[in-house]
Amino acid sequence: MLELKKGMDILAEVGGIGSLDEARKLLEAKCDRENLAKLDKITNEEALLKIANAISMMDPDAVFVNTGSEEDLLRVRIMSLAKGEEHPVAMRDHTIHFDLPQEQARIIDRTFYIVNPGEETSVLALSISRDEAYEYIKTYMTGIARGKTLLVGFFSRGPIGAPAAIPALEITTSTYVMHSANILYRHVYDQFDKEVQRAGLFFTNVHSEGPNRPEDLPNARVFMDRSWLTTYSMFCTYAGNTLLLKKGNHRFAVDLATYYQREERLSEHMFITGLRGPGGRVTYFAGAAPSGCGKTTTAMTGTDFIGDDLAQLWIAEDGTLRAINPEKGIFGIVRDVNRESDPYLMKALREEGAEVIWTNVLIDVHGVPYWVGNGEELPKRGVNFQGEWWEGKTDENGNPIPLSHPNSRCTVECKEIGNYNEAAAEDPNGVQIKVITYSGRDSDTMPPVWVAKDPDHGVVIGASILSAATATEVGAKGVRRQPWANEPFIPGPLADYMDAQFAFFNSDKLKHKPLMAGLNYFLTHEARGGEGKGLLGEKRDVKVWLRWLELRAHGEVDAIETPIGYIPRYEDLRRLFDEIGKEYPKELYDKQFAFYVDNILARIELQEEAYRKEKNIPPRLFEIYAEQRKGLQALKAKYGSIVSVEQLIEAAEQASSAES
Ligand code: SPV
Ligand code: MN
Repeated sequence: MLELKKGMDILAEVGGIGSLDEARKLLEAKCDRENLAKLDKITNEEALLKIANAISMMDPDAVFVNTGSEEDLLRVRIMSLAKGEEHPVAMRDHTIHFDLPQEQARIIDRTFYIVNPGEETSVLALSISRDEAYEYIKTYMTGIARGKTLLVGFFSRGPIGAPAAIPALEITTSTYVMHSANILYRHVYDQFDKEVQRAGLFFTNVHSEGPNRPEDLPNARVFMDRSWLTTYSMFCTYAGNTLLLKKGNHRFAVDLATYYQREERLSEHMFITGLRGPGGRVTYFAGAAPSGCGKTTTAMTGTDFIGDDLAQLWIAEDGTLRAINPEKGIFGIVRDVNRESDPYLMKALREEGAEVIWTNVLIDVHGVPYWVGNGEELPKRGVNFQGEWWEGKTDENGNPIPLSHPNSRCTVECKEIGNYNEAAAEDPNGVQIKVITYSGRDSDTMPPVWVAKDPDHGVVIGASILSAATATEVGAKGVRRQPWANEPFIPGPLADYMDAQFAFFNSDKLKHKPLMAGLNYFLTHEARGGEGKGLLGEKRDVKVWLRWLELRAHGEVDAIETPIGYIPRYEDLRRLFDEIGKEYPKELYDKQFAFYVDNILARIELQEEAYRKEKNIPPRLFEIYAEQRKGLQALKAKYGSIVSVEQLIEAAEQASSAES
């Protein structure tokens, strides 16, 4: 369980401002007339106290209130260039920001949930007691903004007025962080008080990069106070550690969905995208994938792109599943973004017009950004995340330094992406989700696409995501369980989250159940009797898997029933490949969809073993695993450990004739 407003409010305690009178006095002392006037429009007492306490604690030289007006947006960009957090690049309205070489991703070893005595957190996350966090914040954040300007912004995580949208404060000394917030989030300054009333709460984020030297990085911390819905971040700059409107507040939204909005809301690490199908209908998908596993690319293959990272889902009055994107921009990995796989994004990045913040890519002598896998001829020299770079440069261990960091990113507004459906994305009613997908980075086990038999099997697909380590976390190694691809952002025990998933998808209120499916486009040749680690398919094949799911969601294609769910028939896929102008040999289909039963069984065993170690896991999970195992073992007994699609069909036919 989680209790809001429990224990001391660390920000209030360190800041020491307890009343509106004291807050006003401080604001008058710290803000110039213009910024004071801007704050005058905010009447929410709690928000004013948060802002005053942040100012009191951090002690900046000046305060800048960012209302989201054109003028303020421009001011933030100018401040960032003047301060040197960003630098101009060759293209107009593009800038580059570098994070320290040692901070190119989320610092999970220094990221903690603040907990009250007796409160449980996810076994996969770190936590710190309230008292210890208080001491740390008091020690390191007191006076951290001296010599700097503190920026304060009022944002909405979602289209203003949407049931699942939540307002949030971003308070930071970093102009880069505020500039990123301007691109990624909607401003709600004008309606902040009203929106707080509607939503019933708001999130607060307090950050300072401090001196931003490598020697301060060991002291860097990301703290999330679940009880007070407040984040603290210090001595770091990477947006995943500092722009806590994003994953910090996502974690709070996960908590709220799990503990306060059962059968009402979900907060997921999912893209949202629409696919235009027969007759011009648009079918919306929400899809989970762990960081660094192609979520942005998948989202962009849709015809009606809505978002690439986060989804707030809810059950509407009419029983439909709805979703909004809490963001309005992307903070996307650029490695392997090229004209072939990501034409819309590439156009936004390479043609004039868009405002872009680049991070940790290479800038060549002409000031042009380059990154690995961009499909263009790459420069031999330039400046990147570790300073001057030339081809063949090695690090202190003799390993080659890549031209761009694998987690280097671009920050750009969704409206710059050609297939963005802005009207749908801004609709407070959200879009109706008909398909939910779960994918990982799985080289040898699951087929490219399979559909869950029912919501319980669907929840189990989400619970069973695995992924190889990616570059999005500092120091990540090996294959990791990635439940719902949301695991890094689930504050409480996984059992609680899983229980909320079963409750949500089985809810009687959810009259239009979405199709729930697994996706895997990382199968390799060597895993299917061939040679090498090359992928069996191509990135662009995802279009076909999604199109097949679109038809399936409308009951327009048949499928083969297996113990783990339904898989596509060859003829249907061939027709869909044909539509994208690609041949699809039967031999490739056979490789992709044959069941390597031992691998699937081993996968189930690994998951079961891990979940058995946790308390209170819903028994339904183990029942589904047992049911799947039984079916798979029967297949193995009959056909051996590699079961061809023809054999899967035969087994399904025998099972259905035995039933009738
Ligand atoms: C991810 O790593 O999943 C991201 C970027 O989307 S971060 O802000 O680091 O979470
Ligand atoms: Mn993400």
